[in-house]
Amino acid sequence: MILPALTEATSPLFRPIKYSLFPPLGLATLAAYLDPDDEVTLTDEHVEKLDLSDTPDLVVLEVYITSANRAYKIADQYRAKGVFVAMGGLHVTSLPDEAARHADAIFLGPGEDTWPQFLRDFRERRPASRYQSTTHTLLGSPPARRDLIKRHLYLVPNSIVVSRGCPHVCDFCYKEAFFKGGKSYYTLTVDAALAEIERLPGRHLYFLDDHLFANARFASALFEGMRGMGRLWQAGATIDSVLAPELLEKAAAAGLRSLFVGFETTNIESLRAQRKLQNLGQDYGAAVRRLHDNGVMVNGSFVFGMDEDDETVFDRTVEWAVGQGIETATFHILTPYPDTALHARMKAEGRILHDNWDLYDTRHCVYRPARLDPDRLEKGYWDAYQNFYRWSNIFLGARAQAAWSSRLRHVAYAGGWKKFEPLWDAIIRVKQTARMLPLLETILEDKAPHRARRMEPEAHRSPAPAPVTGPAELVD
Ligand code: B12
Ligand code: SF4
Repeated sequence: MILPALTEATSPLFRPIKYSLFPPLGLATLAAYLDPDDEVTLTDEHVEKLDLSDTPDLVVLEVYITSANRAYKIADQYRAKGVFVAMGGLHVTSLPDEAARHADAIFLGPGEDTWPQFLRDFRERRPASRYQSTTHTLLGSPPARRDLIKRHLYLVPNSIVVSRGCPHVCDFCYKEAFFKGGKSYYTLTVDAALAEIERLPGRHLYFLDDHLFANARFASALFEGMRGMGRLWQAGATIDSVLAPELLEKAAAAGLRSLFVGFETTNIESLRAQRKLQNLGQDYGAAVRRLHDNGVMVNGSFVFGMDEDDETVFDRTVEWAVGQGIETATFHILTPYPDTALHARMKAEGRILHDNWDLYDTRHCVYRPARLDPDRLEKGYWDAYQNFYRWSNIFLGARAQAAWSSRLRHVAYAGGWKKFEPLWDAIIRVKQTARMLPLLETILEDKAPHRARRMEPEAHRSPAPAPVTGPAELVD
């Protein structure tokens, strides 16, 4: 089983830490359906060299858009030797006909229903060439084969998902395309989620769920179950769910220390145009303050290049994020992934510039923006990163925190990610990434006496009475 990497992740010159964060959870999930006596290896090209000289019975490839071309090359090479190649994942689901030219069997959507079916067919030597997932559920799914993960190669070996998808329908998001033909938001049972957490060694967890707070009842029970486990964890959720009463307090009391939040844009027209409706009318500043009051750091996600954006968007966004004391920011250039509503609209308007998937990495402009040149958009994107992570801005942002320990944590966390990239590169090369986990845990900890962590009754009277509608986003 192989997770192919995009070129940048395997560069002999420089390897960004973000490719050594998480193990290939999707493939470990699929491996759980193999028979106990099946021989299997799981290789993640982001962190190890591929050896393509073998001739296994079956090669399984997980394909993201940015690694599609690489995945096709690997597939072609194996197929030339007569090896059966099975391919699935987000990009295969978006563009099945393209993928089918490089595979013996393709899989559309999540694999929990189709993969076991394929394994039966394959053993009986009558595999189909295309499997479409229709029953989207995590109920009864076996625990991921974490024994196949080379934990020492990752900073965050304990990545976990307890739900899939999201109840929202933002136009630029992958999820409507990926989950079509079935439910687009579903969860494990709370008991199964807690059991999976119990199985993970150490303290730190990273929930990769698109929106961990999406189902308030599920999330609330999960956080209550996690209290007292002594975990430190990070996750992603929407602004409206952060502003909803009680959920955030419960999460913080259960060990939440940083949250990925999709602000995307501060422009209401852009939110409306992208159907990011759950952000409309929400007080972004109040959400950040509420997170900080609960001792939770903010990883804010922002998208540049929406139709309302002109060249002032970059400075405005950075200034706002720094002023709010947001610890880390993830900037993206708007990217029309195939089979999304955004892609359909841009295609109809003749604005897509090319389909070189290598460049659909949210750092290149692959369409014609309304009020910016593509070059200006790319430059503004890079400038935004540089400005946000200037030491002066890191210190300025830290001043928005009330407690000194939170200020220190802000500086250590923001600086740690972006100011020591060469050091991360060196650590990755000597395969010592996992040794940095205790440092990450120490930084996340924050000893400030935050209101909500004490769970005093007052903490339950949270501000903004926003409705908990639903779900979704994540890491990058
Ligand atoms: C963790 C993560 C990362 C991690 C690591 C990925 C890893 N090790 O797997 C890091 C930080 C490196 C990363 C980087 C990037 N990411 Co990313 N990432 C994710 C995230 C949050 C979770 C993925 C995950 O683990 N899901 C949980 C597992 C269990 O699900 P799964 O992997 O999808 O596997 C299931 C199915 O896909 C299917 N399946 C998959 N393969 C196969 C194969 C077969 C044979 C079968 C039967 C089934 C099957 O079955 C599995 C079980 O259900 C997703 C968002 C999301 N919710 O998917 C974004 C996401 C995948 N990333 C995305 C992007 C754009 C990127 C970047 C380009 C971002 C950037 N600007 O740098 C880079 C480059 C990625 C690359 N290497 O090519 C997009 C992908 C869009 C697309 N159409 O491909 C997503 C969807 C985010 C988004 N909302 O836009 N990412
Ligand atoms: S809220 Fe996030 S995960 Fe949900 S549809 Fe919108 S972008 Fe996707």
